[in-house]
Amino acid sequence: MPLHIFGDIRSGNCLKIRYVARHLNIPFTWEEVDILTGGSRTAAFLAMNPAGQVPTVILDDGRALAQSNAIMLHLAEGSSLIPTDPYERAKMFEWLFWEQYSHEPTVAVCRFQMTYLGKSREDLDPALVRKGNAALALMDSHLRQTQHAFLLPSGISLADVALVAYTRVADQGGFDLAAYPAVQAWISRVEGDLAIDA
Ligand SMILES: N[C@@H](CCC(=O)N[C@@H](CS)C(=O)NCC(=O)O)C(=O)O
Repeated sequence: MPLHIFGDIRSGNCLKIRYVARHLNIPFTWEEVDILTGGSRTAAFLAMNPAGQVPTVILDDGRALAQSNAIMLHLAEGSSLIPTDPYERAKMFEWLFWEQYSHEPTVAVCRFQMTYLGKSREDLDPALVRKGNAALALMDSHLRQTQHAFLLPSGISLADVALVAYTRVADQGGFDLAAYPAVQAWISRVEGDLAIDA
């Protein structure tokens, strides 16, 4: 049984899994879940993931796994997307934890409110917008200062996959990516490397 992904095709968290599986040539099937009509809150779904969220996957051995970054880490075990050097690997985790605490809850939430809930840019919480811009500015500053092609010096890693998912569509959350040229250039490089087409 190939990897089975329960996901929402508009969700960056879900697309992370798709990007990794495609990049590593892992066969998978995709089952679309409508999170707005309770598709992730059914008894059957909650039995797989009590948090009631996508992405949730069923691995090829039948076991369930949730949390986008945990799933990516599992799928990419032993691949070039995870640095072997312990410090580099820890730096990758630094970006992954930061993504979940400071980037996704701001950039992705603004996008969710605009694209899923139909809010206008003006309706967004200014504090959330400010924090989202701070997250994008941090990435831009890091990329400018280090002059690295990717977030880690060793090359593309899960840090890039995790962060590109919502950064590349940040404009849909009202963010002006033109203000972050180093981020824009990085997005193009990551999209090229992962062969992200849409
Ligand atoms: N930290 C989780 C977040 C997952 C998450 O927020 N999923 C959203 C879609 S992006 C969801 O399933 N929302 C539906 C719900 O909570 O009912 C991850 O990285 O996988």
